[in-house]
Amino acid sequence: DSAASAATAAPADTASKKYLSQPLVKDIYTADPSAHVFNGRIYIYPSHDIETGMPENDNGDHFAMRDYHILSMDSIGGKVTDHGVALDLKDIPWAGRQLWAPDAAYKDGTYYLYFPVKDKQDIFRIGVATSKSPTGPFKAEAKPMEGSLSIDPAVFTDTDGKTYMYMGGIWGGQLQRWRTGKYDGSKPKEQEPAATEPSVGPRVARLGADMKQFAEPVREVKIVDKDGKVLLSGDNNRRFFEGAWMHKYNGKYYFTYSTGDTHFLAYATGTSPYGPFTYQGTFMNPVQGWTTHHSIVEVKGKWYIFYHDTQLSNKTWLRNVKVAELKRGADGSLALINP
Ligand code: FUB
Repeated sequence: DSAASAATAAPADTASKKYLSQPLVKDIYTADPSAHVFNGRIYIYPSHDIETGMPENDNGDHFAMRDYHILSMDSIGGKVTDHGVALDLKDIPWAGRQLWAPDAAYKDGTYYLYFPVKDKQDIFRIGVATSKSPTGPFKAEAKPMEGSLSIDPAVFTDTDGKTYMYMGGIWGGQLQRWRTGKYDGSKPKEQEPAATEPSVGPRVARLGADMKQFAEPVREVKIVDKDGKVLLSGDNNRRFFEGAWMHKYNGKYYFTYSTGDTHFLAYATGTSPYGPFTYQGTFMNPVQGWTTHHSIVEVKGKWYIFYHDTQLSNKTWLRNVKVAELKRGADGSLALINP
């Protein structure tokens, strides 16, 4: 029982000092935590890292995950429960390999698990699976979501009830291969536009009422500097790499993401869920490990960031999820976290 290895419940405030920044579970490796509060309980939808012996490369072949486990806890600092296998690669009819960072949503009595996986042609697509329980088991649809591409789905429901999916990641996430609107597998996997060209933007689309398909064509999100210019491809400290997340605070949209090869978490703000988003700065310094991948969630009036590093293994592909408090300045700016 994975729950046995979890931290012991303690009153929230004393727990936070001791508990924050420690791996949430220690008997499996977990990464890419997408956290949500459903019915007052905190659910975390992470990747489940495993050792497969694949050599490490810039294409991410060593991230060859095969299933998902969902974690939950009743409060930050509380006991963490691992609910076991919620979806297995072998039960996704169209899937080839590599179950990467998932996300989840709830609507009208159904939970939706969104997941990126390479199809049988080795092209990343996004799939959806449903369950009546937030912890699964989830049943995958027969085909990927039409028009979906690349990796790292992040699903955001706005205050007006409309739901959007952000997606994309460059290099091994293949987003740079979609620049013409069609998949172009002829380019080297890690190729980005020239340094002086606009960077490749993440994608967004509104979900239809059934939560299983897009209601509109997928569009590119612009991340711009203070002068309204799209960040350049050579601006590695600021440009989008992968791991999008969206939250709204005081009526403003906060688009947060990983800068990948420069290892920061950065944020950009806007007045529409479609962007453009104006780059504001970084809010997490590099963690131990190559990537970090985060989510931001409000729990009982406080904001938290879930993220990962490699504390338990010191191997870039065997990660562990963590949580820390997210603080803001009076103007809504995100405070820098030194993990
Ligand atoms: O876990 C596999 C990939 O690594 C994710 O999709 C990326 O965001 C990065 O964390």
